[in-house]
Amino acid sequence: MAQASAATIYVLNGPNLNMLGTREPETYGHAKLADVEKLCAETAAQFGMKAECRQSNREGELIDFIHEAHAKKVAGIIINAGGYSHTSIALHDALVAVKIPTVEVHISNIHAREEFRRHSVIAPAAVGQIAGFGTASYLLGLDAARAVVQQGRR
Ligand code: CA2
Repeated sequence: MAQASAATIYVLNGPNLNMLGTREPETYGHAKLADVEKLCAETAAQFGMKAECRQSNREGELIDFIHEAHAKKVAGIIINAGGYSHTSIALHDALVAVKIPTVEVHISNIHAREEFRRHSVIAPAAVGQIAGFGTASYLLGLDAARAVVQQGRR
């Protein structure tokens, strides 16, 4: 019998997250984005899934990644939209449009920071949000995505 292919999860990172591990380690830790992406790939494999990682500093390109996820029929999205989390109605609309179960993640606890970071405009388009666990937020996000995909939720 043919083997079913592993469910693919897109791990999307937004603006400035390519700078991870180079500045503000007290807030964002010491791991580089490449380290985080490698850990995501390894963790997804342990969960029987496949992580495909993308980063962009441009809002439109992040939207293109979400559309690409739809075209490729991916099972779930993990997104750290960085500063766009607080401003981008366009990202919110793209996530709503594709109807792919999405977990919003943040490295820092956005609810314990400046007032302007406490609101995420993409949160209503996500199944849920994980924030404040450092780069482990991504791994917790993958576990959440696994649960959501297994439950067949959106
Ligand atoms: O805590 C998070 O993951 C954030 O999404 C990170 C964003 C911030 O705008 C959000 O409010 C919360 C900023 C990412 C900037 O990342 C840097 C990492 C290292 C050095 C400079 C920037």
